[in-house]
Amino acid sequence: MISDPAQVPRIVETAIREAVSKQGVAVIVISGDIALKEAGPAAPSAKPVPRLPRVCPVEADIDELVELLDSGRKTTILCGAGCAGAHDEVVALAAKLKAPVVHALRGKEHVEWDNPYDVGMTGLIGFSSGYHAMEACDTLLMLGTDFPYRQFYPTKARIAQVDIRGENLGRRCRLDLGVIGDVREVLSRLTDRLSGQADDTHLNTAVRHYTKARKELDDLANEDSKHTPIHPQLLAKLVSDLASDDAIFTCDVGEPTVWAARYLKMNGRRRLVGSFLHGSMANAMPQAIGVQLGLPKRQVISMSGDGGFGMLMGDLLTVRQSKLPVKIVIFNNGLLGFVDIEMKAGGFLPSGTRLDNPDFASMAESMGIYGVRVEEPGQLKSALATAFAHDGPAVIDVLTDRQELVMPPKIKLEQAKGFSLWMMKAVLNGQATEIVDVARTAFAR
Ligand SMILES: Cc1ncc(C[n+]2csc(CCOP(=O)(O)OP(=O)(O)O)c2C)c(N)n1
Repeated sequence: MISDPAQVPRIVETAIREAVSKQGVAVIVISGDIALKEAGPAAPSAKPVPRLPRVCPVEADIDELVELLDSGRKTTILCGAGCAGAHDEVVALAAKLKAPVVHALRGKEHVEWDNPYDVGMTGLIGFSSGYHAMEACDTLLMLGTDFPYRQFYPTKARIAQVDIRGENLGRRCRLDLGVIGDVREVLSRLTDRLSGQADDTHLNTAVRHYTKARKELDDLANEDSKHTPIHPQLLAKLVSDLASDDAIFTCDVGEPTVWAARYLKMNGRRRLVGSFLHGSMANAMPQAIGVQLGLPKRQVISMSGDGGFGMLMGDLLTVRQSKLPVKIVIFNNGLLGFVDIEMKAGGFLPSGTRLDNPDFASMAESMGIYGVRVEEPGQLKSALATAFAHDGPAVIDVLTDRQELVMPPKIKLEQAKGFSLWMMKAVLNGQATEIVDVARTAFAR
């Protein structure tokens, strides 16, 4: 809060340092009474923006990590956003330990690509191979991740965690060893000291499982599908295929995050932005606006839910007014889908989840923004290609199937009870056709 003009240089610099060193947002409030006064006399520092440190752990921590990892037979590595910039070090470590690499959502863009040890994602919206690679290990190494879902941690393994933020150590699971340090720094001092693992059985089992799980996911995004409404998996896959090599994707909280996590192919240059910590809806378009303003030359693609898009739809005026060439792909399933399925899995009859949407494409057109509505899978590829090539903002309104089961197998099994309760209630309530719809979508392919 700046309440006196003399405070300006010091507070602005403090805010910059807070934002840079904590990699977050700093907010400065200026009182209207002083907004037009001369700023304080103090000259700004010569270098107000600090360089980020690379935090080195103490040597004893590396010794203990070596001991713990050398005594493991089946090690799995779990990676999060703290692995940014450490891709090659993670892959080298995995090679030495013959360890499958699982990622949390925020680790996807940093470790999934060019990685023969990648076995996919775990967690509430992950898939089976990630879960099993964690459950089957005897030693889990967590790198730069605050992965929150406790039920997905292995039950028997010893666990070591490396994180630059000491307060994260042991926050989600019982630890055998916690190390404060920058992931890249730790690995650059760790890997050479390890004896290495010769037995690759654990790795091979996990990779085989992943190949199967990946194939099952890819089959759900079949380009030859004639199914209407369009499968959201196909839409996400085509978005990934057609986007530029350094595209920046944003995805809405809800099912679009699931499709982004499962179908976007990253490569070290592409980025994925979402509301992955707070899970607040309607984030994708505003984030796309912010990113596009900051990086005007990059292709920015918002993967919006119809609920999320509708919630902050007024911001389309900002897109027009600032002539931002963002591409807004709407997964239009006429539903607050993720919550609808959570309600069913919890044994409730969903209520208040249906959406009666307008034609978003003609709405965009009426605002002078390129709009296209896609209802047939055969038209999807060329519609996306044309919109992505358009020199300006575009809204691609795609009617997608609302009856997709997005939960991973473990959750599906655990919540079968919830689903049966929902089915009973649906029958009693005369909504049996919805059950048939869900079953048809799940089993038809
Ligand atoms: C601000 C806010 N409100 C509500 C929720 C709960 N919520 C999470 S996902 C979701 C539905 C999202 O619907 P939509 O954008 O249409 O995407 P879909 O899941 O249908 O693909 C809701 C209501 C939330 N996360 N944040």
